[in-house]
Amino acid sequence: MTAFPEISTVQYEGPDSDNPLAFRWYNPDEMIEGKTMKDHMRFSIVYWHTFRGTGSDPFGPGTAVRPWDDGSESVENAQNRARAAFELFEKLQAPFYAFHDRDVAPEGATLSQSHSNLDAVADVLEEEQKRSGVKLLWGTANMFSNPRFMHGAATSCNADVFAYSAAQVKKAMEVTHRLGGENYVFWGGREGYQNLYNTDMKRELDHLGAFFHMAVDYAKQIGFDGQFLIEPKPKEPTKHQYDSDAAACLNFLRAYDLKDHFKLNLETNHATLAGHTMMHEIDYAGSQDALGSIDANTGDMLLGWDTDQFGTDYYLTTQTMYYILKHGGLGSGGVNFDAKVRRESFEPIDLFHSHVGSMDAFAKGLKIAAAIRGDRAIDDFISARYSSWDEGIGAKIEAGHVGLADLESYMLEKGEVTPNVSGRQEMLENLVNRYIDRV
Ligand code: XLS
Ligand code: NI
Ligand code: NI
Repeated sequence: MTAFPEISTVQYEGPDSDNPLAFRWYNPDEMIEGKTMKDHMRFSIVYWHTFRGTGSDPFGPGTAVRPWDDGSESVENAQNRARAAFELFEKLQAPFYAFHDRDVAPEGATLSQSHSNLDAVADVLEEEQKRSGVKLLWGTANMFSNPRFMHGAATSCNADVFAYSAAQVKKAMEVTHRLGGENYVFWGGREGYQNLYNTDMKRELDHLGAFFHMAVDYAKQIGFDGQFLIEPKPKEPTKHQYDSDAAACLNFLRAYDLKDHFKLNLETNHATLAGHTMMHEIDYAGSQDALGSIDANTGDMLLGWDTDQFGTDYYLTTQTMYYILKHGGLGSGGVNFDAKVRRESFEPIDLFHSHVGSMDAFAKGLKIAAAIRGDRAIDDFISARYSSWDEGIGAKIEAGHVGLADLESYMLEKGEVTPNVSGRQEMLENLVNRYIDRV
């Protein structure tokens, strides 16, 4: 039985290919900055959108046609779905995948039933990983869909919900560990509030800090040495999410003495919802030694919510890859397509068009970014722009050798600042265009 009988493994055919199901830029073995493209990108497919997304929206039911899925919540259907998923991962040449516990296996009537459903599906995932060589980028627990999480999970006003969440994370970590997951993600689904009138914010934040410490302790106990990641998002589903952006997450991690144990999983559409560019979030996390992984998608310029579209914009992919390279790459993370096809793109083949196009856009972005870096085209400009800090008074300030009084004497003697030089934003934007044209 095959889920995608008409589709064979997507191959690299080069930029001139007109085959819509061929890679024009993603050439897994091509070396860029001393590493294969495959190792730079570490592409990963998400289980939730790609295998659980139905295309339903608040105005109508699902539209997706998925012949391998009988639509039931049985363990057997979940196991068959897992086999279909691995067929897609392999045919896309994606080396990784990612899941929530409740995407891969149905939630049971009791916690213990849910645990055993997860184990039964994990058996198939393990088998399929071994057979195909596809690996688990990260696992996570869905602590936002079930109504019990209406007030949050680790930040719920109800202590039992905290306990339930702890039990669920314990199990999801064990399964992630069993499947060799390289990271474990916390996206604070409902960890936030709708209204402060009913919320003890300090208490909720303290609970969240305690929860993460429990996870860190338990990872040690079971020997899970994957990277913990927090995924910032500013709104949706709650009005205010505690992990609203990279800077808020880092402040939280430092306040609760967790900085050494966590990095960030940055998502493009979450960055834009927070009023930032993706490159800002990557550069900020990278500058704090906290760049872990990315959820690659994009929003719609005209819509203000998390539309989770596949990114095909070369500016976006160039900027994303440029700042990833700048900060030394993704380490144990990857480029994880937390993205879904549109409701109108209901056929199985659309799952291929979407991933192939976005993998290619990221691969081209990587090549453009590496070309800019190879010529130091932006680096040299930035170094020159800050050169007043390399010697003289700038070097003394950076070294911490002077205070306000010294700087007053310096300036009284000098009288006025050395004239500024242009920021040349437009020239730099044109420069990026030239590299996009050239690659
Ligand atoms: C939702 C998030 C979610 C996380 C995993 O907006 O992106 O999908 O990636 O829980
Ligand atoms: Ni995400
Ligand atoms: Ni998202």
